[in-house]
Formats: sequence, structure tokens, C-alpha cells
Amino acid sequence: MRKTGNINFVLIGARATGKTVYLASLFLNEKSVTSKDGHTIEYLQPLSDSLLGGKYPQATAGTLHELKFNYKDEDISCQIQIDDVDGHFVETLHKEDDTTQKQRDILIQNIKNSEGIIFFFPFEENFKEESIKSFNYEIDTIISKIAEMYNNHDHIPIPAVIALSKWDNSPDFKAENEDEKALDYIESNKFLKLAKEKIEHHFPNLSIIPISAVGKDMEQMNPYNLEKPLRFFIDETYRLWEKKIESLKGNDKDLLKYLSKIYFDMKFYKNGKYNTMYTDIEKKFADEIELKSNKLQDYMQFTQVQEEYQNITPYLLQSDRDKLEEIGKKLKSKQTLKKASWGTGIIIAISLLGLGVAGWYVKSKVLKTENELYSDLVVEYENHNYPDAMEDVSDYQDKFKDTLDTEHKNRVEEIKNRIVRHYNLKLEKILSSNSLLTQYDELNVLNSEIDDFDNMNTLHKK
Ligand SMILES: Nc1nc2c(ncn2[C@@H]2O[C@H](COP(=O)(O)OP(=O)(O)OP(=O)(O)O)[C@@H](O)[C@H]2O)c(=O)[nH]1
Ligand SMILES: [Mg+2]
Repeated sequence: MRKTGNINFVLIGARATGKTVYLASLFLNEKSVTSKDGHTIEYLQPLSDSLLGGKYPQATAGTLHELKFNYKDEDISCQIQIDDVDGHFVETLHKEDDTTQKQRDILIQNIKNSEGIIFFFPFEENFKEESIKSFNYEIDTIISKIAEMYNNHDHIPIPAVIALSKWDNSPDFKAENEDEKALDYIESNKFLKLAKEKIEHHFPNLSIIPISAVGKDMEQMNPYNLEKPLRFFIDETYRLWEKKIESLKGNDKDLLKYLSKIYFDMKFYKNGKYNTMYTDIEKKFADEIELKSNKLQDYMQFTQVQEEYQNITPYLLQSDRDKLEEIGKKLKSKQTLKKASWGTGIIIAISLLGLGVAGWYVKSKVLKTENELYSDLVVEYENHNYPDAMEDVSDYQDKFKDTLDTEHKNRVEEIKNRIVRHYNLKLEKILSSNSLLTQYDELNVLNSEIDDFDNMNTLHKK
């Protein structure tokens, strides 16, 4: 599932298994991985400086860092997020603890949202058995959290990697048969073996990769296989996207929705084939809605067209959404002009003062009487135009809180409650849907609809 245009990967591992050093080295050494994100640079720069100076950084005590990178290679350019967590959280994930609960919750959420998971197993002589034991236990918690997101299926469809970190400690480092040796090492420890078996059982798409963040000699700084887990995830993610696109062919609406989420990451992929696919479908729908909207005479008709296309508009390019909004504004101001005919004189005066259409529209709203505003909001509500109805509700409650018309006042309150209930139900329905992708898409639409409701705290809190 995608969050905010980033592909999300999570590093999971007990304390001191090399997660932070891996990220610092990735940032320092991999040409394909860069970052423009302030927090990421602030966090990783000193760590990689310290690596360059031959010193390992401190443990990631009590914190969780959401790090954002750009990955760029010949054929792929995308944004990725990788979290660096204190291994202590991972070792104690199922526990409740007041002081660090927030970080634990974020970690669980990010695990659920991830598109790839790297499990860190350390190659070490002096193994911290206790640590690996609790890690092993928490693997169940982690797997059950992810499985929740995939209908509790045994098989989780996202790719996973077991990174055998600190591989430079092994006598088989860079040996020809090192993959085999890496596996032998894991199987030789009962906790690692058990952990591997659990992971293998739930993630059919698993790759075991021995890595080293620094190489045999830290001063030489010769990291090994750093990019490999990422490239594996990225390739798998693109492969899954392509598969999904194939399955949506012939269903332009769903294809539009899906492609709108990923077209940015598809810019260079396969010569921009999927990016073009998105812009073609987008244009087809945008032209169709625009053509219809341009023929309309009043705002009411416009809201009907909006409703007809409400499953599509949020997935259009911003420029096309702006165009449609502009048409809506013009129709609305035309209507307000008609309604406020008694105030035409004032409006003309204001227009003469040089205020634009938008300007006088705002003014004309101020001029609405209690009766006008009330009837407007009832009309919006009855036409199921809830975002505008809600705007009128807050306007009404703002301006006419001292009105004598208690019948209106009560009705307005009732309408407000109904709208809130409507959205709450919608939210519940979305959250109970099985498909993550549908949930994500629909929450996006819902979010854009309730964006303007500054007084709908009940919903925002959810
Ligand atoms: N030989 C070797 N040692 C490493 C490597 N990476 C990390 N280490 C060692 O492992 C220690 C812990 O590494 P970190 O990256 O801080 O471990 P972490 O998983 O982030 O630990 P927490 O933040 O406590 O969860 C380092 O201080 C190094 O001693 C590596 O590539 N090779
Ligand atoms: Mg760390």
C-alpha cells in the first residue's frame, strides 16, 4: 500500500544488528541512493561522517526515524522511505509502554504499510542470544500485523529479505559459495533457523542476502551488497505494479485510479510506457468532464456532474482539477448573482471598485440573509453536495447563532449531524473493506471531501 508517494521499506532487527550503520553506509556510498529530505540528511550525515572517520555510530536509542531517499538508476527513478528503529522496540514490539508507545505505534503502522521488509540477522562470533531470542518471539507479532493487512492469509504478497549483516566477519566473505555458507550459518543457530523458517513460511518471495556495511577493513570502506536488498524490493514492487496494471486493463476508471498513484515513479520505466498510459486515460476523462461542464447553465447541474464523476476527479492531474473548479466557481457566482438580485446595486458597486468575480462572491456571501443561507444549505444537502452543505452549515452557525428562528436552527443542527453520520458510516465501510488498495483510494477521496470541514472534529479524530 502506498502512503505519500514513497515506496516504504522497513528494517527489522534486534539491537546492534547493524541497521543504522547499513543506512549510513547506503547514504554515504551508494550512487543510486540520495536524499533531499532535511531530517534524513541531518540524521545520516553525522553518522556517515563518523563511519568515514573510522568510528561506528551510537545505538539508535529510543527513537524512530522515517528516512526519505531518492533512488535513481538507468531505468527507474522513485522515492523510497526506510525507517530506522531502535532494535529495542523491535524486541519488545508486543508490549505496551507509556513512554515509547507512540514510536511503537508508528512502527507498527509503517510495518503494515510497507512494500518490503528487511530482516537483519547478524553474523557474529559473540552472539547476543537473549536479543535474538526476543527478536525471534517478536517476528510472530510482526508477521501477524502484516498478515492483518492481507486478510490474514498465510502468504504475504510483499517481498522480504533476510540481510545477513556483518558478513565481513565470516571466513566465507565473498567466497564463491557464500550464499550457501550464509544459509549454513543461519541453520546452525537454533533461533536464527527458527526465525528464518517463520519468515520463509509467510513470505514466499524471500531473498537471503549476505551484506557488509563497511567491508573487511573499515578504513578502506568497501561495503558489500548494500544496494542488493533495495534493488530486489524495487524490482519486485515494479513487477507487482505491472501485474496489477495488466489485471485492470479494460477497466479505465480503476486503471486511472491506480496509475495516478504510481505514474510519477513510472516516468522512466520502460520508456515511460505506463506514464503515458496514465496521461492518455487522464486526458480522456478530463476532456469528457470539461466538455460536459462547459455546457452547463447553473451550479446545481454542475454539482450533479461532479457527483457523477466523483470517483474520477480526485485522480486527475492537478491542472485539470483546477480547470473544473474554475468552471464551478463561475457557475456558482452566476447563481449567487441571480439570487442576490436585491443586492445587485451593492454588488455592482463592489465590482466597480475593481474586485474580481471571486472577490465579490465572498462579499455576496456575507450579504446572505438568514433565510437565504438556510435555503441554500438545505438545497446543497438535498442534492447530496455535502462539502458545500457543510461549509454553509458552519457559515450559518457562525453568523446566525443568535437567530430567533429555532426551527431553522434545529434543522441545521440535524443536517450537520446527518452529514457527520454519513461520513462516519462511509469511513466505517471503507475501513471494513478487504482490499487495501480500495481502502487507500477511497480514503483519499473521503479526505479530499472532508478537507474543508474545520468543525467536523469527530471525523478528523478517527
Ligand atoms: N563487522 C561489522 N560490524 C558492523 C557492521 N555494521 C554494524 N556493525 C557493528 O554492529 C554495531 C551495531 O550497529 P548499529 O547499526 O548501530 O546497530 P542497530 O541495529 O542500528 O542497533 P540499534 O540501534 O540498537 O537497534 C556497530 O557498532 C558495529 O560494531 C558491519 O557491516 N560489519
Ligand atoms: Mg540503530
